Amino acid sequence: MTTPVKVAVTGAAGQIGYSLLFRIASGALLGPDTPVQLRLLEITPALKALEGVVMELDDCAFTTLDSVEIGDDATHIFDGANLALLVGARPRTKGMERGDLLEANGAIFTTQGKALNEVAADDVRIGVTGNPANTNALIAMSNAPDIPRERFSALTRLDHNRALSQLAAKTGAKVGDITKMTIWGNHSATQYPDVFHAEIGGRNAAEVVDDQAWIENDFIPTVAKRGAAIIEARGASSAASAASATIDAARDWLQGTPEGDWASMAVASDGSYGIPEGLIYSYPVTTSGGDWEIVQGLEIDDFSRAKMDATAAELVEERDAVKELGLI
Ligand code: NAX
Repeated sequence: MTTPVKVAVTGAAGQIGYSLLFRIASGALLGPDTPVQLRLLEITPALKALEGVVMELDDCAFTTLDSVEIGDDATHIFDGANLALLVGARPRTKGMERGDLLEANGAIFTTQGKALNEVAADDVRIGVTGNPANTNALIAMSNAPDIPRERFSALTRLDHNRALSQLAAKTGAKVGDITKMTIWGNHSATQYPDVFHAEIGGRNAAEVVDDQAWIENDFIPTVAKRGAAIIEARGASSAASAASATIDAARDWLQGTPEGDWASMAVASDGSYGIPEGLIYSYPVTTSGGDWEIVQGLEIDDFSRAKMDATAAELVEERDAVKELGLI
């Protein structure tokens, strides 16, 4: 067994937490030989429910689960964290304006960014799942000046996985045969799932599909609005799939993307592909040794350009709104 890894999870008593914690504890994230120390953050009223979840974690008798600590103080829970998965966020409730939502989440992610800055381990990586994920990551990053910007990312892996699944269903391919899928931009309805650079068994996916109308009118809106479709069907938002994507994203970040493939991750833009620098924008990335690199040199046609710019414009609006609120 190797040195234990401290994994902090916020919103641990929520829906996603209920799936995520068990996957992490079972070794799905770090493998069978790495002990995990879970550090779980919740708001005070949810601590009792979280105690129940911890009882269930105990009852699984996972050999890879070294310890569990729970609490409502970010500075205590994030202490020494090597990986922080920021899942807890304030959902939009009835009558809430967009500005109210950004402000409520701003309060959470400024506090958590500052706490991570103060007490997280030197090698910390921070993945934000809680919505609005890109802008929450921007807020946390801006409030953690001592942590390198490259250590922050927001989750678009669920969108990426949804795109793989839709493309597999359309073409009859297996998801494992599809590589180089890309989600560009915001984890929102403006995201751009791009099949033009994807490959199926090494062949260009758009050519295999050979149906521009399907790509434009079916594939892209289905992937972008899948969250709403799940709510409609299930009466609750995606949870197990979001947890699974959170694991996929963190695992690939820490352990590397497979040779000949890449992943989608929302990371701080360095201006690549003409996206405003500093936005947390989803790009195709390769990872190795815990670091990511944006895939360069992809040819972008007018169709893709317009979609990539539209989702960037939404992120600029969100950034300007949180700037105006003094959150970044
Ligand atoms: P739940 O409402 O079930 O759970 C959220 C939990 O966060 C609650 O237990 C709440 O007490 C806790 N929480 C709130 N403020 C907190 C704080 N300051 N510190 C610690 N914990 C806090 O939501 P769930 O379904 O688990 O979803 C969590 C977040 O993921 C939501 O923001 C949701 O919108 C977002 N999602 C993001 C996805 C993505 O792909 N990026 C997809 C799934 C999901 O919609």
